[in-house]
Amino acid sequence: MSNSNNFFNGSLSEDWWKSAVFYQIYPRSFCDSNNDGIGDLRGVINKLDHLNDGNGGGLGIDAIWLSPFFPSPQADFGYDVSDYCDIDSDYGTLDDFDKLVFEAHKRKIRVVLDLVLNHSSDQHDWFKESMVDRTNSKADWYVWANPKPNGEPPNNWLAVFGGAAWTYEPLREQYYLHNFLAEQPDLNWYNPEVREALAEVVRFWMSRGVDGFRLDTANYYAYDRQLRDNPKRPAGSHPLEDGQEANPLSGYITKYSKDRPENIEFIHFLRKIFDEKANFTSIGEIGSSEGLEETLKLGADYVRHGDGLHMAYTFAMLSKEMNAEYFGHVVGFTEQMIEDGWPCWSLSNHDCTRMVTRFNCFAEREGFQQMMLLLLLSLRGTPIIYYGEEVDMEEYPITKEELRDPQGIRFWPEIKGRDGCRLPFPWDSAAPNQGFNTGKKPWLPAKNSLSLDQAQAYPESSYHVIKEMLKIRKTNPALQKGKFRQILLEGDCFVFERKTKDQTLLIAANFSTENHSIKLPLKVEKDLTPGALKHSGSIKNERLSLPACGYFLGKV
Ligand code: TEU
Ligand code: CA
Repeated sequence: MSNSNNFFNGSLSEDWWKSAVFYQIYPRSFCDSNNDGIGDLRGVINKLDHLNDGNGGGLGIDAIWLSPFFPSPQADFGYDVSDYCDIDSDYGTLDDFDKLVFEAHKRKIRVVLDLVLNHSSDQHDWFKESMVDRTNSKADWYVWANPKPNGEPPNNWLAVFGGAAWTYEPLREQYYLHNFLAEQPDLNWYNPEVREALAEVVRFWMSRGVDGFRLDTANYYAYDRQLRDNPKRPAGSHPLEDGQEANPLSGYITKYSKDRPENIEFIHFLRKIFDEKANFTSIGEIGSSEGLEETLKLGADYVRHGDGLHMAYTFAMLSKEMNAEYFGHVVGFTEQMIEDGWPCWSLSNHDCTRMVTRFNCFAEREGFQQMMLLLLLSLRGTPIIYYGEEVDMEEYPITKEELRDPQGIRFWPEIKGRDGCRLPFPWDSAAPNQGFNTGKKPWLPAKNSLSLDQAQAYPESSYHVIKEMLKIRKTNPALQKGKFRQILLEGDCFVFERKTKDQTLLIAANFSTENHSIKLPLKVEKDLTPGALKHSGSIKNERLSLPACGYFLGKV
């Protein structure tokens, strides 16, 4: 299969990613083409038409972000990479990958890969060599440090997945740093050879036809070279409470182990390589640091001035908290901080509790979920839909026996881990394993309460609401690129404007389960709200009435 196929030649605008709608696929859970219980690349290919068939069918997605499928011992389900330039046999082959790129491009779907460049697997050849002694050619490719005189780890840094961020290696009589699992040693980004090796990885996939990268933990690459202790968090100060579960780090301010000011230099290094290819994009994961505003400010720092990341998302919208005021604050503060940068928004991913469950969608289950998705698709910035949101996938209450996520295994029952948001996609209510495969027990149970066939048969489902909204976005430029302005925040209701030279749109949402009526300062000429939406607002005598969890889109 040729790698040079490019269906976008001539038609691809430099900033296509600003108006694109992204969709995150967790390949292990999307579709299992060979019935071994594990989703795979051929499975993704088989289901591309669901996302966009290139002829107006399917949801109308413009780009997919695929969670990692590189060779991996799967200690962290692919976020522990043992070879950056190949495909894990669980998921397929490089030929399958080339076919996936070809088939996606044919449908005008761009392909974004998830690069885990902060750490590799401990089974990567680089680490296997590095750990042997202090003089080998990769001796300085990871972060090695001597024990304290009493044999303890070099400092007090903790791992996200529990315990010290350091593991002792008897062969070297030294500790190595791992911000996540011990099976995920941190690469030493300060070593120019490491940077060059990673640059080659980036170029390998760029030349294979990918359109961008999602960069895992992009704020972790740098660490304090003096290895100073992280300060204890002062009593009464709290980090952002995200949609993930209690984190062992929260007792400390992670000032020295991540979020280093010099980290941006490494991002500049990557950006120069990304710029070698026309129309390339990147999305960094900038995980929460301190409070909400610090988090948003940090995310904005990575995308300003055109020399950092193209986009970054923080955990602010992955939060447990959600109401009109919080939403307005996150959006407003981002708009204020981001200057010439471009926002990027997602409401869920493979690390946090499914949105339906996390927001405890009140009595109005699909209503709240649909309102949130429509808001996501109305904001200035690139939206990322997480697979399954079109069928209202809920968090699955995983049992101890079903656990797969190392985080859940380690902390059970206090922390139940992330398996509950990674269930097989429910394609067909009548088929074995909801159509994920043809009957072999899937790696996680196929147990969503709604399946795609049912969502498609129900005209007011999230599936139809999203599909219709994506069409509306395509024909209304202000939704793609218009400026954002808050119009009002009144109790449970949030109203804003998106405006280009030629078009002004008004968007309103009611975050409560009560009806609200608001007096609008603008006259709405035309109702553009998706017809599939049950909870839609309506205008009467210059007042907008919004039902419980209502959403409204109008032309001013
Ligand atoms: O996540 C980074 C991260 O800090 C968290 O999302 C973390 O997974 C969470 O706090 C645990 O509750 C990225 C990936 O998205 C995640 O899947 C990986 O496990 C992690 O990096 C390590 O690569
Ligand atoms: Ca399979």
